Amino acid sequence: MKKLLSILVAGLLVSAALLYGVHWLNNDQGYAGDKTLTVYNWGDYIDTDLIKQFEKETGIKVVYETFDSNEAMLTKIQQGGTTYDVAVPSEYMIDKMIQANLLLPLDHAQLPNLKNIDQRFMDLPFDPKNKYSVPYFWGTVGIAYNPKLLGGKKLDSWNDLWDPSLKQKILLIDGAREVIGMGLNSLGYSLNDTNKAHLQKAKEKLSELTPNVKAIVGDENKLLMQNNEAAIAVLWSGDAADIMGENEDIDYVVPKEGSNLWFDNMVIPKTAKHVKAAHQFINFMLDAKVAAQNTEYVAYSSPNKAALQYMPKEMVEDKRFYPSPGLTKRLEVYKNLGQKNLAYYNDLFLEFKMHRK
Ligand code: N2P
Repeated sequence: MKKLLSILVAGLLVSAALLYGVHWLNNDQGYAGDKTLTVYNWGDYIDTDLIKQFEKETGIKVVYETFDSNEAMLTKIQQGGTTYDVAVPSEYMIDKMIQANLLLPLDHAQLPNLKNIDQRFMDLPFDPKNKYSVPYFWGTVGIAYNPKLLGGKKLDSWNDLWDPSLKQKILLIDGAREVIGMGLNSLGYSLNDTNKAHLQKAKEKLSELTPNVKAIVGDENKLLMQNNEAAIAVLWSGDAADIMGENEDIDYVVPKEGSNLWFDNMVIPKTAKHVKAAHQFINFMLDAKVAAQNTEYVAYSSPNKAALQYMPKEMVEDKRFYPSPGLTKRLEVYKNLGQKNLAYYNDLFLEFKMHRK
């Protein structure tokens, strides 16, 4: 009798396991549940230990892919080959994606940790009421430089970069808006200027910078600067913070003529297959301790107010990376300039890049 009972129990267990297994398989394919999640983020933009922690806590398997420009990300999402559940575009691209009907409205009820975000970063013009996006990191564009490699020279202006003594010294970030923007700013024009004559002038001015440009690079800028192989880099603030953590000689400045203030937010593309898991992931990243760990690792500026208490004081109090609202007022946020103008920026940038070689 006892034996019969154990056979019966074993049988029940096996069929339960089988049932569960089959069910789990379905989940994995995405139509019966949310057991996988595909995340699309900028390169070097997350502490990968946190992905493992999320997988462990939720049983959701994360497929993680990276991009290095908003434009590349948009193309990939529009092609639709891979479907992404979470992506992290910048503000002007979010505006563009909303207009193109590419984003899913977020369910704030599934994002209780949204309360941790500083109000200063909520409800911004590119996404009123954060209907489609929630803050991930923010920052500026500026100049990282190593005075030791420049004979003690200090930089504080875009126009400093045109100094003939800086031959082959400068790395530029591989971004159309950033580079054309720097040309525009150096001439006193807005980063959102769409006047073709102004844009042409900016491009001509950039051509004159060519002898000073050592390379146009992505995340490699960090190693080159850390190892003293380059003296100057035009880059995003968090990359500067990261570099400065490795090489104490380097400083970061937001040029006095003005510069860009940017926001990278998490979104769920309309084509997402795992919408619930996407909300779980976003809410996880908004957790104060998770955000603090992520920020310490990535070195970008966190919009998560509750996270700041868990971070080293010298990080949070560094005005170069946590500029006050008074300071950021003089900076410009990129606007979505529309398809035609963005294409024109891209063309000019391409011409500049080709002309260099
Ligand atoms: C991280 C890139 C940060 C993106 N490597 C700035 N929008």
